[in-house]
Amino acid sequence: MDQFISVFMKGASEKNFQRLAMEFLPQYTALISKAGGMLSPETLSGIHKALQQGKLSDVISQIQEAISAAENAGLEVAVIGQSGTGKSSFINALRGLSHEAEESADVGTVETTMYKIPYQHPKYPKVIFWDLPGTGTPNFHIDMYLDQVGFANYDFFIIISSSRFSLNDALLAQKIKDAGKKFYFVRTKVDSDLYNEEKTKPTTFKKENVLQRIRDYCLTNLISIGVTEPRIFLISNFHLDTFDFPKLEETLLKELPGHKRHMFALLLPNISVASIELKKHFLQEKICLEALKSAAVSFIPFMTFFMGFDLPQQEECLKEYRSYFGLDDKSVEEIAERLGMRLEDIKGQLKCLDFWPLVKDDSIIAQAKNAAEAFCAVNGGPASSVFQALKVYYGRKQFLNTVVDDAKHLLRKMETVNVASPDSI
Ligand SMILES: Nc1nc2c(ncn2[C@@H]2O[C@H](COP(=O)(O)OP(=O)(O)OP(=O)(O)O)[C@@H](O)[C@H]2O)c(=O)[nH]1
Ligand SMILES: [Mg+2]
Repeated sequence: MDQFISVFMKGASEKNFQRLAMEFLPQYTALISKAGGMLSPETLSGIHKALQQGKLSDVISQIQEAISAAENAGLEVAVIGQSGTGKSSFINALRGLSHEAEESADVGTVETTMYKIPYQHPKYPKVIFWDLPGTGTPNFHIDMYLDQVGFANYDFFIIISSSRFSLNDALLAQKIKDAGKKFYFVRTKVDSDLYNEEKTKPTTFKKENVLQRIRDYCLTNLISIGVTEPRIFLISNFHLDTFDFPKLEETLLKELPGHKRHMFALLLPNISVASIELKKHFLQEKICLEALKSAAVSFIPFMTFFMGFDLPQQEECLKEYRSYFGLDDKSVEEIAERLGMRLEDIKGQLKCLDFWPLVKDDSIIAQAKNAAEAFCAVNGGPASSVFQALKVYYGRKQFLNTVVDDAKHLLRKMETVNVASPDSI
C-alpha cells in the first residue's frame, strides 16, 4: 500500500507522468481485493489518461467523483423463495442482526412473509433487503410477478430454497435473466441436512459427500427445469463462516458495479479472518485514493488548499472503522455478553477504543516526515502540504490496522466459544 503512494509521489515530484501512468494500473491492481475495487474500468482508464497527459486536476476530480459515488451508492437486494426456506433468517444474517433483535425480520415456522417487506441495513440505510412474497403462494402468477414486485429497482435477486428449487423458481430465474438482472440460487439449512445424515448413517457419514450430493441434486433439478449453468451456494444461516457463504459474498462483490461494491463489502458480517481482510482491502483502497488526491493537490501550483484532518475528524474516522468491523460501543457490549465476560475486561483487551494513545503516536508524524522529505525536500515547494497529506494517510492506516487487529482478536475469542458450544458443526 505504501508503494502505491510512493510511486505517485516520485512520479509527480519528477514530473514523469508517462511513467506514472504506466505504473498506475499494476499498482492499483496490487492494492485492491481479488473481488475488485471501487473504481470502474472507465474511471481507471480516465485516471490513466489524465496521468499520461499530466492533468493532475482531472485525476483529482475523477477520484473525488468515484469516492462520492461509492459513499452514496444505494443497494436493493431482492430475496425470494417459498415459505419457510429461510429468507428472513438470511436477511437478518446479512444485516448482522440476531433473530431476536427488535429490527430483525420475523423468523418462524408459520408462513410469515405475505407481502414484500423492505429491511434497511441498520448501519447503511441506503442498503435495503426486500423480503418478497414466495413463489409458492396461491397469488403467485409468473407473468405478473416481476412487475408486481417492481423488478427494475433491484440490483440482484437471491432465490432461496431449503430442499429442491421449484419449477416456479426456475421460471422466475429465466424471467429475471430476460429482464437483464442477476440472480443467485441459495440452498439453506445444509447444517440440518448434515445433522440428520450423521444421525441416521453414523458409520458411513462423510460431510463432503453429503454436501456434494445436495449440490448435484440442486444442479440436476435446476437444469431439468430449464436453468442453464445454474450457480448454487450451499449455506447455513446459523454458520455463515462455513459452507459457501464466503464464496457467495465474493461472487456478489465481483459482479456488482465498482461503486456499489465498496458499500456492500463494508456491510458484510465479520465472520472470518478472510472477511475482515476483505473489508480491510476496501478501506485501504479508499485511504490510498484519498491520499493520492491530496498529494496531487500539493503538486498543482497555486492549488494549496487542503482539507485538514483535525481531531474531531480523526475521532470520527476511528469511530467509522470500529463500526465497519463490529467494534462500536453497542457491538462490544453484545460481544462481552456472548462471551460471558465483564465489559471492562473485554474493553481492556481492545486498543482501538482509546483514541488518545492512537493519535499521540509519534511514529505517524515520523513516518509522514520521512516520506515527505524523501520526495519533496529537493523541490522545496510542496513539502509541507505533502507532509499534511501523508500524515492523514499514516494516521488512517494506523487506525485501520489497530481496528483490524482487535477485530481478529475478538473473532478468535468468539470462535473458542463456538467450538465449545454443543450445536457447532
Ligand atoms: N437449521 C437451519 N434452520 C434454518 C436456517 N435458516 C432458517 N432456518 C429456520 O427455518 C425456519 C424458517 O425460517 P424463516 O427465516 O422464517 O423462513 P422464511 O423463508 O422467511 O419463511 P416465511 O416468512 O414464512 O416465508 C425458522 O425456524 C428458522 O430458524 C438454516 O440455515 N439452518
Ligand atoms: Mg420470512
